[in-house]
Amino acid sequence: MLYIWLYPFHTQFSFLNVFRYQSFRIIYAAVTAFLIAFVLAPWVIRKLQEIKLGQQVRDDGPKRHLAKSGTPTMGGILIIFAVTLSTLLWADISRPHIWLVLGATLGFCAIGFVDDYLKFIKSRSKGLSALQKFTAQIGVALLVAVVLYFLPEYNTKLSVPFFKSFTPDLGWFYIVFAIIVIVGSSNAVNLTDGLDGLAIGPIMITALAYTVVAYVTGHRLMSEYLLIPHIEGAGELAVFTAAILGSSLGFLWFNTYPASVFMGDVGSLPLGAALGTVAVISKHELLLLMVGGVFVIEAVSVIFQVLSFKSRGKRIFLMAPIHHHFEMKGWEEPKVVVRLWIIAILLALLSLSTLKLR
Ligand code: 57M
Repeated sequence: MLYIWLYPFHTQFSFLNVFRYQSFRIIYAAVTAFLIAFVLAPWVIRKLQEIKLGQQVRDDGPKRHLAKSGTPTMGGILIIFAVTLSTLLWADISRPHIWLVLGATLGFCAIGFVDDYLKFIKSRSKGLSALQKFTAQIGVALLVAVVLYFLPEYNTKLSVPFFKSFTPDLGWFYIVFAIIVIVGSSNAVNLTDGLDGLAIGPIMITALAYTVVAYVTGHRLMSEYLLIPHIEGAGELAVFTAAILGSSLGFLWFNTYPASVFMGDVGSLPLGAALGTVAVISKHELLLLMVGGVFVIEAVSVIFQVLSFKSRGKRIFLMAPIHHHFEMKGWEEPKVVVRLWIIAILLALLSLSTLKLR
């Protein structure tokens, strides 16, 4: 909004020229979102405690988690509020991509909210059933994919990391593919959110990597030079991902071990969906498998564990998702978390190298 409101006055006040620069707006979107999340967090945590939104911890997991009982949850409301406000302030909101990604985020936030509301406020301990949650997620993702499909200039070609000329056209199947990316990413982030700081770290790293990806995709010269698809206006997505980075940093201050607040489904579902939607709109969908490799590892560990248990009655991991396996082996929680962050950073660096290596 600031861009639309203030930039037109740049002829009278030359300093307002800065609003034209995406790089300036990207940085301040991150700083603004950080400040909103950081400043409001103590108040939000107090309110969550007042309305007794404390986590009920399952007793069949690693025993150390029992001490976390009562930790306020649903802090994700604050993360999403900071992301939305900062994006509206700093992005060029005349671009449809911004509304699409905000719509996806808020849609998944609503699903997470209902789930958490039933779990924690109504004390229906399981929240929404898996089927209800999944159906709602597919509904929102379908809406996003269809709108995207019919946007003028949008194409249904896939860009494959490491290959510059292999770009298969998926046609209408692109809609199904986009749904898989968005819903898959949302659920993988949700599964990862099981230790203090574990999900928010890779969320920040993925958001940062996609800030770079969206910026170059929206930049005509850079995308031509790198031989990646150019998408007019996609650079504005970098303002959004920068807001995710800033807001998540503010949240991490309070979610780092020992956490004073958890994000809840109201945070993990929309943040995962947001990253999936950015990957889809910026046409770097497959790259998300690599950038968000930690989320993939967590999700795959669950799939293998369940398949193995069902087919041979034996577990592969002491407990899935894989972070519980390391806990059960006796690793301290911060050690598991920081090591997974290290892997996330390495994967993000490798992913960015694929922009050039093709
Ligand atoms: C969310 N979240 C936490 C918090 C957070 C299919 C199956 C693998 C599903 C999986 C599952 O339920 N995953 C979804 C995992 C929970 O955190 C809340 O949930 C929100 C995210 N949705 O924001 O509100 C607990 O995680 C811990 N936590 C932290 N710090 C944080 O910053 O310590 C969360 C955030 C919190 C807290 O203890 O209470 C959760 O429930 O784990 N299920 C599992 O992960 C279960 N695994 C399992 O059953 N494995 C089986 C099979 C099915 C694969 C096996 O290996 O045989 C474990 N979960 C728990 N206990 N809690 C099992 C034991």
